[in-house]
Amino acid sequence: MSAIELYSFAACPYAQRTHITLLEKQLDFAIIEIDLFNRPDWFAAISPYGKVPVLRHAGVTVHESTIINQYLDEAFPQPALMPETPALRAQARIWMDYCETRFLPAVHKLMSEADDADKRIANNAKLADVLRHIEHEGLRKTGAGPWFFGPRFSLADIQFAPFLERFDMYVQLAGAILPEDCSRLRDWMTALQQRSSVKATAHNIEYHIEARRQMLARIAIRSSA
Ligand SMILES: N[C@@H](CCC(=O)N[C@@H](CS)C(=O)NCC(=O)O)C(=O)O
Repeated sequence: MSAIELYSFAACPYAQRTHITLLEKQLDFAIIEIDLFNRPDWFAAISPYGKVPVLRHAGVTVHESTIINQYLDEAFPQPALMPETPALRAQARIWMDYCETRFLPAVHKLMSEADDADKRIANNAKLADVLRHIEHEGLRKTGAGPWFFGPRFSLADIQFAPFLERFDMYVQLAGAILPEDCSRLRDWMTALQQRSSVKATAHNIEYHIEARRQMLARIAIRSSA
């Protein structure tokens, strides 16, 4: 048995965040795949919300990807995945929170209402506003890149990476737009795609579209049962 266990689901972007973090830390770990539509009975005992990812290490069980990743950064300090100063660490946490509370809700609304033409226009406008905010209030103020906090790759990069990887799917299925003036964001996305830890966990657009199709089909079966 490995000293670190990641309870995961292959297509889950949140579990991917933790997978990237484990690779960045160059740790030995085991991935235990959970079928989210047929969870083993024991899973409830380690996952209070019934979700992946969950991490187990040295008698500690942690859930929620943002918290797991911060746990890993503290438990295994090298290489550090948070900026150097308390002020910059606070900034990193603010942008990680922005991902959860602004960026992801805009993405989820766009995707879940993609078939409604009127809502799609408004939802795309909202997502474009969020992307411009990341560009002008975040990326352009933190430095020249390539990462969110300049030369140092951090948990803020990891927070967004799996969702930016899926951006082509948002374009294809819901007409998402990356605004013209988001050049630093575009460069950041390219740098993320080339990062070896991100690459090692990445899938192509066909995989993401098929995973989404299967997930929606299984949700439909579950709710009609
Ligand atoms: N806020 C959580 C979200 C995790 C999440 O939504 N995971 C999904 C899979 S991608 C899940 O386990 N869903 C199962 C369910 O909601 O029943 C995190 O950051 O870890």
